[in-house]
Amino acid sequence: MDNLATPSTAPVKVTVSGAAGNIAYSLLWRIASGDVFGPERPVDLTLLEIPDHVAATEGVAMELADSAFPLLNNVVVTADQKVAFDGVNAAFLVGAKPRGKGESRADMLQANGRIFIEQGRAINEGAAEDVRVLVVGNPANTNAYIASKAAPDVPAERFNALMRLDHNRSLSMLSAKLGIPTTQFEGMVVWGNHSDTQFPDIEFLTVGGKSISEQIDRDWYVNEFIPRVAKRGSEIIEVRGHSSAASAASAAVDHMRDWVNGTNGRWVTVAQPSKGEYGVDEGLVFGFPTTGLSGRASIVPGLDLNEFQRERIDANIAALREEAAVADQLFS
Ligand code: NAX
Repeated sequence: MDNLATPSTAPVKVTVSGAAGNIAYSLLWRIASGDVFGPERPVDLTLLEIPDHVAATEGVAMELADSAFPLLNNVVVTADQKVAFDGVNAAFLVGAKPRGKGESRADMLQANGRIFIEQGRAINEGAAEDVRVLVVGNPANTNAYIASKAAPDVPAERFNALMRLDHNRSLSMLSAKLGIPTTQFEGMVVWGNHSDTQFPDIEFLTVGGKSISEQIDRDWYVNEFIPRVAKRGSEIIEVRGHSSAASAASAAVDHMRDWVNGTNGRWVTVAQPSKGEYGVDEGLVFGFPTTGLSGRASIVPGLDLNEFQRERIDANIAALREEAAVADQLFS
């Protein structure tokens, strides 16, 4: 039974990895306050960290306790994956190893691949039947691909990667450019990989039911908007001195909340395993236009793509295919 999508007062078991990190420091408070599972649903939180960071995580747990959240039923701190994923309904896999000095993306992928294989296996062993896994740690799409592959008994669609931040960044930039509130836009999607190749696509964008893509300056769209959305993470680091944290947590909240409750037909960007839609290889975790209904995400079908869209989508397929080939070697 899909307990998460069914109204209940039984606590939902939520696990957050990387619990001593920057994103978790915002995310945990949003989960505990009811922003994800609603104002009626108690939450049991498990904070997963590496052994060296368990002591710091105890401090995070102390602060959660000091916040006296009415919905926070229990908090467990652990470095044991088995404990962390036993009976879990919703997992936010935030913890990852950042790219070290002189390391290539492939090196980073290999180091992280091992983490996500272990976590995927623990989820396969112990998670609740309705588990939803949102991978935030980078490279998010391929980490989700790996975790899913390591969890053959869990339906692949239960593994998503976070591209809602890219989606939200797109909406906010469009809003600033056009002077239209973000809530008025419909039909936004960021296709592909959470990386520089990602394709924030405005071709299907409407306001009040009317297409507005033709009113948007093409040069601004192609040469400013697309690269700026794709490189917004670096821009934040440059200005703030630290990588995006609260906005990433907020996007993770948006993603999981919509996954549980649905979107009422509104498009959101969800990186999820392809079943071959839009020419994307089966299994690749790809950002698609998605509507979530009754707790199930579904890819918007039957969109006509022009040459420009096709090219950008194909570039993302090629990039993710390469990452998947590196990841596949970890299983042999
Ligand atoms: P931090 O370095 O602040 O925290 C990461 C935490 O993860 C550390 O405390 C570390 O000990 C822990 N960790 C590492 N391996 C672990 C394991 N095997 N099990 C449990 N915990 C483990 O990073 P933070 O700023 O919180 O970012 C976390 C991840 O999110 C990074 O990989 C980052 O690149 C990624 N991001 C993804 C985004 C997205 O939109 N998908 C946007 C924001 C962010 O860049």
